[in-house]
Amino acid sequence: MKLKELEVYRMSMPLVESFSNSQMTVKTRVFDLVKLTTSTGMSGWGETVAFETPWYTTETLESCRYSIEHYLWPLIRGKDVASPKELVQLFSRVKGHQMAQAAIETAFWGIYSQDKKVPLNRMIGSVNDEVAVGVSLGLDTAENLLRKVAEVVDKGYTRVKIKIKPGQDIETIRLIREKFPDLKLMVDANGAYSMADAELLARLDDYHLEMIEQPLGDDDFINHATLQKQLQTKICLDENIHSLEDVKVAFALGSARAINLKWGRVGGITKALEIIAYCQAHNLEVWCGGMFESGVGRAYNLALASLSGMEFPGDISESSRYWREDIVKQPQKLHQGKLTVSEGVGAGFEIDSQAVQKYCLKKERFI
Ligand code: OSB
Ligand code: MG
Repeated sequence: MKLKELEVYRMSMPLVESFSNSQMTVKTRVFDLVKLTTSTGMSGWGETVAFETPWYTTETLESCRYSIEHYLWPLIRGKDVASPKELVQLFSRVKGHQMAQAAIETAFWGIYSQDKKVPLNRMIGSVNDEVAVGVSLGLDTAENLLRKVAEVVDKGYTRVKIKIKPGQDIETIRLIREKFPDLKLMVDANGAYSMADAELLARLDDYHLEMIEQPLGDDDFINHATLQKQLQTKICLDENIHSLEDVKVAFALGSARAINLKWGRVGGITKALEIIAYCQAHNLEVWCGGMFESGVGRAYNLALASLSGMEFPGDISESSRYWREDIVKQPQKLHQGKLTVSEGVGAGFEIDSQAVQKYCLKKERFI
């Protein structure tokens, strides 16, 4: 498949509800939609999941945009690419820029599965059509969180993640656990703690949480390993993990017993599949995270989450939790706590061009 054209649509979509974690608040999701087209007119869509600021990862909206134009597209422009593996090979000179690479790589998976006339989830080896999913709730007062947890549990979500930071942790979790004794409950600190908080974090053991996500700094494997020895609760790494090599370090040191996998953060689906295989062979729990994706990125989340061994309900809520209007024609909808993986060939979504136009700030074309 000869790669002929790359279009980049700068998108700005208001979130239904603004979201805060320990590092930032997001009200409007600004991202780039990437459309890759072959010389025979087949197209695939991807999105860059980086934020406008480097508060979550080093990559940003603009670093992705720059990298796509100046490094990534020139490496693949006009090339005949037979498989995602070949595409990844063409990108192999590039250090970092995982989210930029992933936007193009996922778009290529869309083309590849269309070409092979197989739905993406089957293409990557999935046999499941339904995925149990969870919700990630932003920082809030205990009172509001109690109400929100009740709402999402009522809707059918089977796992809830609560953002925490120093001063908004133990007491909130105690209250939620008291009201929801059997809920799959977990917390995510986005790196807000240090080893000085080890005793406080160990007190979370009392609330039998599924895991504590990213308690310490985003590059700190060593202290996470020390902390994991002091906790009964599993540590899950998110920000630390950019590659299979990072997962190997976490495993070798004992920095975590679970991995939040985001295809954007690790450079795409091909890399994500390698990480899943490694985690499963090494008894590390691996599950699918989220980045407030549109219906485009969420389709890739769902394909990965439908793989056997990825059963832990991930941060993949239904479209309407994020968007009043999505940019795909069949926005993901929850049925009894599950989302259905699309049967359609290709990545399993149809772009709603009118909605894209409505939320598009500018469009660029590279040939
Ligand atoms: O830490 O997992 C995180 C969203 C953006 C950036 C980082 C994270 C998150 C979430 C929400 O927790 C996941 C989602 O619902 O898409
Ligand atoms: Mg996280």
